[in-house]
Amino acid sequence: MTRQTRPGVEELADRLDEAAAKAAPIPRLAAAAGVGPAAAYAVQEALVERRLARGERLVGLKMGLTSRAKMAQVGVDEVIWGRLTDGMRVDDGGLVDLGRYIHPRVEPEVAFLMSRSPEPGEPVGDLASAVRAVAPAIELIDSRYDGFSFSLPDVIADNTSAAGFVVGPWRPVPDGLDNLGVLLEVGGRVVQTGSTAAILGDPRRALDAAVRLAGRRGVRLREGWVVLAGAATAAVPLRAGDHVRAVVERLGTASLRAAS
Ligand code: OOG
Ligand code: MG
Repeated sequence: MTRQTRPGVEELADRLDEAAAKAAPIPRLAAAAGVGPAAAYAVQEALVERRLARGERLVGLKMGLTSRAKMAQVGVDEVIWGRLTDGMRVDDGGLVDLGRYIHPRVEPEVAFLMSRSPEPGEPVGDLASAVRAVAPAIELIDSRYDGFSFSLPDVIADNTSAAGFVVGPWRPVPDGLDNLGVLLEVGGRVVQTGSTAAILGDPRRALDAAVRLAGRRGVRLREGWVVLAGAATAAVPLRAGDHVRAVVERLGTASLRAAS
């Protein structure tokens, strides 16, 4: 009797990379491959390595599932992180080509700009001194799995659905970041409302989690990197012709348009 060999890290990364490149969804893969969260981060690394090999650069990290609204929407309740590259960056107010994505969604976020590389285990209070600026942001997520449905290891392997991000104007970090109103508008209509308090009680905790969780995999935040704290509200589908704005009280707005 021959035993079927399970696909390894590199093969799983290839499948996810191809799904993104072709904008064609694939079935969930972690359970059949016997991949748990730790191995899933190895797949994520190999997946992003393919982008880097094509000339993209790492420009930061994104935190995911840092709010109840997001956990409930996708049915996974653990904080996760992924990698951001320059190839995912969309200019503020920029145009997005929907043909490049499978079933894109947008969500309002808060972005941090690092002024230095924090020490692993540095307390949150000290982390404030590692941040140069803060900005409203929009994350464009696009699960590579059928039906935007996944387990915890699946979404980790898929670089936590990272597909694109817009950062609005940077500004110095205001005194309180923990209770700012957040709106997501599509075509001038408010489609989601929330508060930065939804992000682990304070978006700065997401930064703390980024340092800790990425540090476990040997990844240290660097000066000039962007960290997305995770969406404060559920994500909404991005459709042709949509004009999307994320508005964060005291921070301002970030926007994008989907080509029609
Ligand atoms: C996973 C990524 C979650 C966030 O901000 O919570 C995320 C997903 O929803 O597909 O980016
Ligand atoms: Mg997000």
